[in-house]
Amino acid sequence: MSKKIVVLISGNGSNLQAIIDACENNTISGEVAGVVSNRPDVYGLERASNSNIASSVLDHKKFDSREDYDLELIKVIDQYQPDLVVLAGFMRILTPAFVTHYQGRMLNIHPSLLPKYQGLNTHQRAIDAGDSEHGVSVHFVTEELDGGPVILQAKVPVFPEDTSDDLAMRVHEQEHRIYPLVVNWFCQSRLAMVTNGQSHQAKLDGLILSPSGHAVD
Ligand code: NHR
Ligand code: GAR
Repeated sequence: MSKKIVVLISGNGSNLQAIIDACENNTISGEVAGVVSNRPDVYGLERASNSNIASSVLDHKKFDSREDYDLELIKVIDQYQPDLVVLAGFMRILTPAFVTHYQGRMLNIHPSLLPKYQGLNTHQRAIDAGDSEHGVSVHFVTEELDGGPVILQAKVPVFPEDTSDDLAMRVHEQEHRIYPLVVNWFCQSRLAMVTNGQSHQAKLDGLILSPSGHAVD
């Protein structure tokens, strides 16, 4: 059975495009049933429409509280009856009620080698710290911001002359490789999140993954 995916975006949507492409060429055994953006007029919405994928905009500025926004966001997303919710450059922190509703079926891609650099401006922070290595992590979303169990990471080198934009571009190439791969693992039912009280772990093919996720090069 083909899984239904809803992708949440706030902007350009290049990761959305990588996932759409992978569904179209059967690298992902699933379909993007809908795209939801918290910002109107972003390029990712055009990508959806170019691929004849339904989309919705739910503008956070029209809501008084995060709680109200997220309850409405659940309604919008659930109209697409997703098996999986994928955050792809989605820039709003999600409330515990929202996260609980999609527990174990929501992924995020974060542009750092977690647990390093949770939050924003990760590329500049890696440069400022003098890191020689940077990268990207795909993880399950939990209440803890960028703190859910890591599934897969990819590393990139940091060169002395790099600007934040140079580094972002290098990281993006890796994002477009690893996000479709992980989404497909979920769609093939090879990937799950195991929860014991407050602690969460990612499981691939029945094996608990290490804190840095599945090891590939
Ligand atoms: N929500 C929960 N509960 N858990 C996570 O792991 C989440 C999440 C929501 C988004 C993506 C995350 C990232 O990969 C993500 C993970 C936005 C912010 C942020 O500070 C931080 C992390 C992430 C996304 N957002 C500001 C806010 O007040 C708004 C910033 C803006 O609009 O530009 O929500 O980095
Ligand atoms: C990606 O680099 C993603 O890792 C990052 O935003 C970019 C979105 O690009 N996500 C975050 O920073 C989440 N806070 P895209 O819109 O082209 O996919």
